Formats: sequence, C-alpha cells, structure tokens
Amino acid sequence: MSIAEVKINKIAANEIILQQLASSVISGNQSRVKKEINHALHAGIPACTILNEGMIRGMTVLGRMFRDNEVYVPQVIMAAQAMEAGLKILKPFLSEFHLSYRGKVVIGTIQYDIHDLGKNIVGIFLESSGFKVLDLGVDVPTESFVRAVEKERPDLLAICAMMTTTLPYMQEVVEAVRSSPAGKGVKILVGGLPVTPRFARSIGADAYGVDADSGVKQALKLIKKGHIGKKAQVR
Ligand code: B12
Repeated sequence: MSIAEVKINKIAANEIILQQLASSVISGNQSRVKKEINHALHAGIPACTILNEGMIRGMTVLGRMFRDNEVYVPQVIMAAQAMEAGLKILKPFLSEFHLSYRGKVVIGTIQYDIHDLGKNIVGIFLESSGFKVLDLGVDVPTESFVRAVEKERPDLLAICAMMTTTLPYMQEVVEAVRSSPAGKGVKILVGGLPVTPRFARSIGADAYGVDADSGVKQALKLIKKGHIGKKAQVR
C-alpha cells in the first residue's frame, strides 16, 4: 500500500469514528460517547476536531430534528447529558497548552435561559487560551451580572443567549453593566444561537462570536485593544 493510500485510509477511518460519535450524541448514549471519545483520542484525532466534527455535529443534527418535531425534550436532555459527560473527558485535551495569563472573564447564560453546553465550551476555550474564567451558570439575572462585574472587575464579560425570547435580557445586561461604575471599562462579548453581529452592535456589545473559536479570537482582540486604550489614557 502506498503512503497516499495509507493516509486516505486513516482519514476514512477517522471519519467513521467521528460519525459514530455524532450518532451516539444524537441517541444520548453516554457510555458510547465516552468510549468513542477515548477511541478518537487514541487514534490521534485532535480534541478540537473531536468536539466540532463529532460532538457538536451530532448536536446540530439533533437540533434540526428537535425543530422539526422528530425528537422531543427528553431525547434532547439525554443528548445534552451525553455531551456533558464527553466534555469532561475532552476538557484536559482542549486545555493542554498553558499560555500566559490574558485576563479575567465572567461568563454566564442570560436569565430565563438554561442552555449551557455552548457557554461551557466557550468557557473551556477561553480558559485554554489563558483567561481566568468565572462561570455564573445559567438563568443569570441582570443584577447578578452587574454584581459579578463590581466584585470581580473582569476584563471581559461574556454573555450567552440561546432563545429569541431571552435576547431582550442581553440588552438589559449590557445597559445595566455599562451604567454601573465598575462596568465602564469592561469589554462585552456576546454569542449564542439567535445572536447576530447586527444584534450585538445594536445593543452596544463590543464583539460577537459565532462559535467558541471565534469567541476566543474576539476576546483576544478586545483585550489587546483594551490594553492599548489603558496605556493611551495613562499617557
Ligand atoms: C440542547 C438543547 C436544549 C437542552 C439544554 C441542555 C443544556 N444543558 O444546555 C434542553 C432540553 C434542556 C433544552 C430546553 C429548552 N429548549 Co432547547 N435546545 C437545545 C438544542 C437542541 C441544542 C443547543 C446546544 O446545546 N447546542 C450545542 C452547542 C455546542 O452549541 P450552541 O449552544 O449553539 O453554542 C455554540 C455557539 O452558539 C456559540 N455560543 C454559545 N454561547 C456563546 C456565548 C458567547 C459569549 C460566544 C462568543 C459564543 C457562544 O459557541 C458555542 C460553541 O460553538 C437547540 C437547537 C440548536 N439547533 O441549537 C435547542 C433550542 C435552543 N431550544 C429551544 C427551546 C424552545 C427550548 C425549550 C423552551 C423547549 C421546551 N419546550 O421546554 C427549553 C427552554 C428551557 C429554558 N428556559 O431555557 C429552541 C429556541 C427557539 C428560540 N425561541 O429561539 C431551540 C433553538 C430549538 C428549536 N429549534 O426550537 N434545550
């Protein structure tokens, strides 16, 4: 067998592993998800690829099935639990690079919204990029965001909203944080399924991230800008 053939076979074998992982997420089979993640890691598939092309791919398909009433809340809960179990295994591999300290982030899902998988992934990515992350959890009232900003004085506030119905609270948080004395210098990053760059701009957020990867890129940009701004003020 030629080297090219060996490589093609490896890519095909990895794709099968990732597809199996995606379908185990869809069926909410925790033990298979764990087994397949270990299998994928053992096969040398990068943790990021396992997350994006295995787990998130499965959840995206399930999301469409949920929208089309092909599956219902109990199946989605099982899939979410399988995702959580898988993330626990994957987390150390996503955080394997110990980078220099970039700053402090407070993150949370907006009030009346209990979706946390995406927010958790964004948190893990930020952590693995050198940020200290304080997670307020889900269904976080506006006052709790403001209090956390006052107490923790983060460089960045990251807010997640997963439903159109909870978007207005994102605007409420941005406004409340901006009008609190401690919140003036805090950069605000927003994301989640119904959030768009236009919406982010309209509520006065500093940046929008479509996924965890772009969230980190935006966070790094904002922090850099913030530091330049601080230096300019000192002068
Ligand atoms: C899993 C899920 C659930 C689980 C949540 C479990 C959990 N622990 O999170 C359960 C079953 C509990 C649930 C409940 C409900 N859900 Co639901 N749920 C989903 C589903 C299928 C997947 C979401 C998910 O986890 N995706 C996987 C993660 C990895 O992706 P993600 O969340 O999008 O996150 C990525 C990006 O968005 C981004 N991101 C996310 N947050 C942030 C934040 C920042 C700062 C940045 C930069 C980026 C970023 O990066 C992430 C990683 O790449 C979606 C459908 C879908 N297509 O997404 C519906 C969905 C969000 N749910 C929906 C609904 C309606 C509900 C319920 C009302 C259902 C009901 N009848 O009870 C309840 C709401 C409960 C509540 N009060 O919040 C609707 C929302 C519709 C709308 N109005 O906008 C959706 C869109 C389904 C649909 N098509 O109808 N749900």
